[in-house]
Amino acid sequence: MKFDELDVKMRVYETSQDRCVLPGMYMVARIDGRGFTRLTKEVHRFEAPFDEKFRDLMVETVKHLMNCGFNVIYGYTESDEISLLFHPDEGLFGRKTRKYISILAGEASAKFSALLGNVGAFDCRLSELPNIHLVGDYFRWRNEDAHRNALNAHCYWRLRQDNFNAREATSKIEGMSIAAKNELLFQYGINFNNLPAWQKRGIGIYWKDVKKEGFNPKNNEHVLVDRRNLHTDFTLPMRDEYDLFIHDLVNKYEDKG
Ligand SMILES: Nc1nc2c(ncn2[C@@H]2O[C@H](COP(=O)(O)OP(=O)(O)O)[C@@H](O)[C@H]2O)c(=O)[nH]1
Ligand SMILES: [Mg+2]
Repeated sequence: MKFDELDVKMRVYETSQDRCVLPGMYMVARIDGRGFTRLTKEVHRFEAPFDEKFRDLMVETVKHLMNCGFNVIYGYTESDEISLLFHPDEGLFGRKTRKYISILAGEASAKFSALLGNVGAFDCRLSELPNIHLVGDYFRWRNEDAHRNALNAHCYWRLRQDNFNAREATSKIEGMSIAAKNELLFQYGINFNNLPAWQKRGIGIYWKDVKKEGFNPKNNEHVLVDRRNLHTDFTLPMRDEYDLFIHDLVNKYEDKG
C-alpha cells in the first residue's frame, strides 16, 4: 500500500471522535494538578495550608498559558487548579476540543515542572457555556470553592498543629457549620476575615493596557506605544461583585470584537 493511501486509511482512526465547540459558546478550561496532595505534602513539603512559593508557581503557570498561542482573556487560580476563559471569538484549531485539552494540559505540566525542578502533571477539561450568566456562575463557583477550601484547610491544619491526627482532625471538622469553623479558628487566635484575600478568593490574572516607551529609528524619536501587560489581582471581589467583574470583563472584549 502506498504511503498516501495508508495515511488516509489510518488517519480516520484518530480523528473519528473529533468535535468542535460551536460558535457563540463561551469556552472555559480547567487545569488541575494530578496527585498534588502527595506532591505538596510528601514530595516537596510546601507550607500547609498555603505556601506563597507554591502560589507563585501556579501564577507563573497561568501567565504561561495566557501567552502560549491561545486568546485567553481571564485566568484564575486557586489551590492546584487553573481556570482559563477564552475570547468569545477564539478560533484556533477550528475550536477542536482535543487540541485545547491536550495542549493546555501539556503546556501547564511542562511549565510547572520546569519551575519546580520536578515532575508535576496536570489534567484538563473544557466547559462549553451557552451564555454570559453561566460564565459568571462558573467563576463564582470556583471563587466560593476557594473560600470553602480555605476555611476547611485552616481548621484542619490548626487541629493538626494541636496534636490531632489526620483522622481526628477530619472527623472533627466534618459536619461543623461555617460559624462553628470560624469559632474554632477564633479559639486558636485566628480571625478568618483577616487572612489574606488570595487564600479565600483565589487569584485573577488579566490584561491591562499600558503605555511603554519605544524608539522609532526612522526619525530618532522616543514614542509611547500601546502594549498590554498581565496584571495579577490578589484581592478579587466576591459574590455579586465578582459576577459583575466577570460580566464587565467579557463585555469589554465583546464590544471590541
Ligand atoms: N501544602 C500545600 N498544599 C497545597 C497548597 N495549595 C494546594 N495544595 C494541595 O493540593 C491538593 C489539591 O487538591 P486535589 O486537586 O483535590 O488533590 P489531588 O487529586 O491530590 O491533586 C490538596 O491536597 C491541597 O492541600 C499549598 O499552598 N500548600
Ligand atoms: Mg489536583
